[in-house]
Amino acid sequence: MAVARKIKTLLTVNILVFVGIILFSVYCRLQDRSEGLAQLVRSADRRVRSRLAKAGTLADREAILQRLDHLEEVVYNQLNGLAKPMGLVEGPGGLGQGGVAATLRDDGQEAAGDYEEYGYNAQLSDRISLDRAIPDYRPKKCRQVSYSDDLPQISVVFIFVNEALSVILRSVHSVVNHTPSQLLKEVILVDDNSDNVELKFSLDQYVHKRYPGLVKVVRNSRREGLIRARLQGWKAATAPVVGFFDAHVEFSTGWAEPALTRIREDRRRIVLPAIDNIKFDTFEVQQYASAAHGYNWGLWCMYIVPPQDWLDRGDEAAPIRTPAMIGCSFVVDREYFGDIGLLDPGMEVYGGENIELGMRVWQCGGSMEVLPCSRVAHIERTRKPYNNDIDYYAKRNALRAAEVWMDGFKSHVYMAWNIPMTNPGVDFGDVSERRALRQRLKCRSFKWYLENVYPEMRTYNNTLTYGEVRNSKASGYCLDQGAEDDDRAILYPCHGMSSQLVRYSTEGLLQLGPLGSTAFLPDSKCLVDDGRARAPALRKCEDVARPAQRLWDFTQSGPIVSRDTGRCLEVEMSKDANFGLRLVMQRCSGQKWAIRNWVKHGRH
Ligand SMILES: [Mn+2]
Repeated sequence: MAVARKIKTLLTVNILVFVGIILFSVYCRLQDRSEGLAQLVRSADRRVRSRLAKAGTLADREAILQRLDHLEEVVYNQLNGLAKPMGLVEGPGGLGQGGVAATLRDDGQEAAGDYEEYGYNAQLSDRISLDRAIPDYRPKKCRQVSYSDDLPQISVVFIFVNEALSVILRSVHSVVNHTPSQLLKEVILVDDNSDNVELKFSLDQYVHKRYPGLVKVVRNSRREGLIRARLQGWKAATAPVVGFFDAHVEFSTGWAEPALTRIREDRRRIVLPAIDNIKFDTFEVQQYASAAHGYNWGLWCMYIVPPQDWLDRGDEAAPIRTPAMIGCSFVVDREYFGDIGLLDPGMEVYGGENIELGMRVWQCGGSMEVLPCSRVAHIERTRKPYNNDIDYYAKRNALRAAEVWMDGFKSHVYMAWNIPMTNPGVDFGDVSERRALRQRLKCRSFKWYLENVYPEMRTYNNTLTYGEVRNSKASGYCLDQGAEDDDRAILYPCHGMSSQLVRYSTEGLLQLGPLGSTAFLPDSKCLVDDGRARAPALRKCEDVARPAQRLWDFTQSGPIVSRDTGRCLEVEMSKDANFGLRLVMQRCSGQKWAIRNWVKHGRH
């Protein structure tokens, strides 16, 4: 079918071109027949125009010019691809070539409007070739490696919802251009029920003509969210290996071979092509430093320093062990991914699935690694096209991961979100199937995972109580860490965010503010009574001159008493203070404090 269509198109073009040549020769002599066809058409066109300007009648001229224009269009489209009629650019050269920063001459307010819509400069993207090259940021050594001839094939899955067509198509062109054709079995585009009409017919028509038989389009009839959209892609995939990517990426030369090699060596490896950055405003491609992918106790992902043994080894090309993934780029053995339970289909919209997969693959006998020799550049969008409740869904999904995989450490997730462990006010759905999966796969404990895979994580198992702390004299006001660099605790209207997270530990520390989570971040500060100042201070716990100054006695609905000085933390009414309330250290007058949540210890 496809071949027949091609022949038909070529024949039509040939006939049109032939007619064109005859037409031209009436008006002008062809002098150089060896010139390329496109050039020929254009130069003939110019000569005709100039001659007619002198001699021909107006009507004739118009008709001929029109015909020439049409002809030029046909020839140009055949030579330069299908993108042009859609207002897009194919082929080498042009704006943004080689990954340098690009701008539009009339970069006005319209473009700014587009940032709002897509989280990147879509107008600019439309002007950058779908085939532009990007820099090769691989460590030098990677270029010398030779790979086996019989690597497994890969299906590449792109998921999208409401993205610029040019950005999606550049992802497709880029993966086709930079993957050896014998390795790329198919490209699967999963449309998570986009609203944009351009992403329906135009997209279908383009990919089917441009890459006949190579690109499959899967459409969700309702919005499933990023997680289940990826699962749709997995179901449609037929190659032994599947790569999952956001639909706003560009691939680097040689990205596929090292990833496929690592998976063929051990099918239980989940391989993450290293991520570089495409700037959302200029589409400049910037190199990111080698990193692993970690997260905080709220299960938000972040780049972290690679593990010490990787740094010690001094080999930039070596795989980097990683506790989890950012999620925009991962490659996995198709059957193995099914065996270990895919992504949690009970997760909604966005976030958390990337961390859960990291915990699960490690705890259940597999591994996850970033591969510096395999690189993908990715646009960090300024906004995401999901609904505005990303925070809610990230929290909900985090609780699912916590309840299934984190054993006694699940309290850390509740603490990080500053919500109670019973009746957290979030319905995270049914996790019984996921727990059964853990049983079936005979997975290891979270403690093992922390010790062996993510030792940089800071743990808080000595926490007794946590959450908002209120004084009986000022209900509606909570202890708050105040301005971050100010080192002064304050009272502030209660809002339940992490600046009002107070933790009281078995040792007697009272710590205020968000959990430090990892060794890469400072931890929350200790409340301190130095015995002299009238107000309590906040200090880095390890910086307190006399350790006793940071210790407190605190029972629910009782006073907060400094063990060092015997003074009480109390509230004083004062016209000068914010909200008319001030925190003071003074002789105990019987004020009572209440803290919200108790840590529940589970079976583990
Ligand atoms: Mn992304």
